[in-house]
Amino acid sequence: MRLLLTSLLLLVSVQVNATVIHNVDSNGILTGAQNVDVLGTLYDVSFVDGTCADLFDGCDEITDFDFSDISTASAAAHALLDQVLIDSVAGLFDTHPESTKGCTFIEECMTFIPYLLSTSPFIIGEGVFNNAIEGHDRTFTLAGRSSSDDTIPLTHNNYIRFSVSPLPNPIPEPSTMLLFGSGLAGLGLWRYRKGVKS
Ligand SMILES: [Ca+2]
Ligand SMILES: [Ca+2]
Ligand SMILES: [Ca+2]
Repeated sequence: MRLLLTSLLLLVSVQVNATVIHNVDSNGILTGAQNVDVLGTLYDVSFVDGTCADLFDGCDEITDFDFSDISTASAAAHALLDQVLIDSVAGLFDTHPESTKGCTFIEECMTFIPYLLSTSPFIIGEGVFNNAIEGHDRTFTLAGRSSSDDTIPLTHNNYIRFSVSPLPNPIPEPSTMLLFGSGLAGLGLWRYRKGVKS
């Protein structure tokens, strides 16, 4: 039984460890990413510019937001810094904030993740600061932005949308299949022994 459980856990971990895929346009600009892990749930994300009202269905109800509590929004902010805004073969998105859609300022890009309504029309959210200088990246809780403030004219500001990734459908690796098979065999043996005893 334990073997079976181990095998199932391995299968689950294979899914959770799906690789982050960066979405980059023909100009090398980062438009979003797939399979971003926030507290064990995989999300597809896209950077967007505009007003909170336009981007988040009016920005007037808590359900308009992708997250509705500070702990998840904070985890999402850190996931952006750790998994998306990184330097890799896909691009130098950590050291070049201007390479992210919605930002053209070379020193810093601040991405906003709203999660709470303040006194209307104000919103509270997590700010993800991606600085060109190593060690200066940070997240910060921001209040005081209005739902009608527009990030399009702002060269260092954008928003991001998170949507749960379509269920990953990985082709099980041979080693996984082998472990899964041995788990099933173990279950069979366990049932057989149980049958013999009774
Ligand atoms: Ca709404
Ligand atoms: Ca950086
Ligand atoms: Ca902008």
